[in-house]
Amino acid sequence: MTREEKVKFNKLVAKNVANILAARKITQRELAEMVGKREAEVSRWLTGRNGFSTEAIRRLSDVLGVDVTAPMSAEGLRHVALITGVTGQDGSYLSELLLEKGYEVHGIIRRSSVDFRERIAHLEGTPNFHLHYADMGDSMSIVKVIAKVKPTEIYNLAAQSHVQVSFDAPEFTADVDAVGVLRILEAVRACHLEDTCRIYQASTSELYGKVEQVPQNENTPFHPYSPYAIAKLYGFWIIKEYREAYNMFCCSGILFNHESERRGETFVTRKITLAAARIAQGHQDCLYLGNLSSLRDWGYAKDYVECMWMMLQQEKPDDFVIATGVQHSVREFCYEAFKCAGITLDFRGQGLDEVGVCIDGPAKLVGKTLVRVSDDFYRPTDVVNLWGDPTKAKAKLKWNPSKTSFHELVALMVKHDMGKVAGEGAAAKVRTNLAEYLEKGIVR
Ligand code: NAP
Ligand code: G4F
Repeated sequence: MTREEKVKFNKLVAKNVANILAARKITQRELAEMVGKREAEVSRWLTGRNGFSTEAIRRLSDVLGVDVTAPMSAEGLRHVALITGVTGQDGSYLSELLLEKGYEVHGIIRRSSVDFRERIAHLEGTPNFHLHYADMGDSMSIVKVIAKVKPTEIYNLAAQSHVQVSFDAPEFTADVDAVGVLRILEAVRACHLEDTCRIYQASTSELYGKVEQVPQNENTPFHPYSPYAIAKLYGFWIIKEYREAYNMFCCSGILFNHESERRGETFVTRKITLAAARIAQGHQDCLYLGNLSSLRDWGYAKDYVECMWMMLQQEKPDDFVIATGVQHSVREFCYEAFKCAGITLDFRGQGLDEVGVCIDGPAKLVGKTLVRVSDDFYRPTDVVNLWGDPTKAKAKLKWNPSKTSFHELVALMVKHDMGKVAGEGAAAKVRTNLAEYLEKGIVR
C-alpha cells in the first residue's frame, strides 16, 4: 500500500467501526471491554489518524461479527453486490456504478476457450472487484458463489439475450433465462439469505411482444412472441411468486432496449453504427438489414443501470418499466447513424426491395446503394411496436428518462465506432471479413 492508500484504508476502517457503534448503540467504553483494550486506545483508533494493526482489525472484525475493512453503508451494513452477466453490456456499466458507490462487487463469469472479458478488462485488479466461475445452468456453482460471497444485493443480468438466437437455441435459452432465475432464488434460500439479500431481475419489454396497447406500462398485458420472451416471462413470474410466497425483496425491471458503445455487435443498433463507420472509411460496401420498419424505444445503457440500483433501494419491492417514452424505427436509426458518419441516405422502395442510397457525403459514395434488405434478418415472429411509458419510474424512483436523447445516443455510438474502425489498422482486413459474414447472414 502507498502512504495515501494506507491513510484512506485507516479512514475507511475507522468510519466503519464508528458507524457500527452508532447503529448498534455500543459505547467506546463497551467496545474497549469487548476487544480487551483501554478506552483511550479505542478512542485514538476512531480518529482514523493512527493506523490499525492486523491484530486490531482481526479483533474488531471478530467482536463486531463483520469484516470492518469491507465497504459498508452509513448504518454499518455491508454493501456486497453479486452480478450475474458481469461481462455483458449492462454488467460492465453496473459494476462501474456500484464500485463508485463503494460496494464490494462480485461477478459471475463462465469458462470459455477464449478469454473474452473486454468490457470489464479495465476493472480487473480494482480493489473490491472480484470474479468467480459459475454458470446459470449449474445450480451447485451458483449456490457455492452465493454461500461464499453472502451478497446483500444480487443483480441477475445473465441471459442468452439475443432474440434471433433464441429461435436457433430455444432449449438453452429457456434453461438460462427461465430456470436460471429459479436457480438464483433457490440458492438464496438455501444459503438462508432470503431476509437480507435483495434481488434485481433483468426483465424485458419483449414480454409485451405482439403488443396489445401503446405505449406500454406496468399494467399492459404481456404477449411474448419469441422463445427468449417466453423464457423471460417465466423469470418475471417466478420473481413475483417468491416475493409473495416467501416475502423476499425481489424486483423486475421491465427495461426497453438500451444501447451503448459496448452493445453486442449483432444487435441492430451496433450493427448499424459499426457498418456506418466501416462504409465511411472504405472497409465495407453495403449493410444488409431485416425489418426496417420495426419500432423501438431506445435509451442509453449507462442511464438504465442506475435504475436497477434505484429499484433495490426502495422501501418495498416493486416492478418498473424503464424506457425513454420516445419511439423510432430501425430505418430512422440507420439514417441518423449514417448522417453522424457524414453520409446522407435516401430510402427508396418497399419491403425486401427497399434500399438506402447515398445522396450526400464522400464523392466516391454518392449515388451508391449502401443499405439493402435481406430476408436472412427477418424473424419467424417479430416484435415491431415497442414504446415504453416510464411515468412510474419517474414518479417513484425520481429517474430522468430524458438524460440522453436519441440523437445523442446514436452520435456517441457512431463516434466510438469511427474511432474503433480507424484504430483497427492492420486488423482492418479481418474486420472486413467479419462484416462480410454479417452481411451474408452467417453471423447474426
Ligand atoms: P449481454 O451483453 O448479452 O450480456 C449477457 C451476459 O450474460 C453476459 O455476461 C454473458 O456472459 C452472460 N451469460 C449468458 N449465459 C450465461 C450462463 N449460462 N452463465 C453465466 N453467464 C451467462 O446482455 P445485456 O444487454 O447486458 O443485458 C443484460 C440483461 O438484461 C439480460 O438478461 C438481457 O436479457 C436483459 N435485457 C437487456 C436489454 C437491452 O436492451 N440490453 C433490455 C431488456 C432486458 P458471456 O460474456 O460469457 O457471454
Ligand atoms: O437489436 P435487436 O436484435 O433487439 P431486440 O430484438 O429488440 O432485443 C433486444 O432488446 C430487448 C428489449 O426489448 C432485450 F430484451 C433483448 O435482450 C435485446 O437486448 O432487434 C431490434 C429490431 C427487431 O425488430 C429486429 O427484427 O430490429 C430488427 N432488425 C432489423 N434488421 C434487426 C436487423 N435486428 C438485428 N439484430 N439485426 C438486423 O439486421
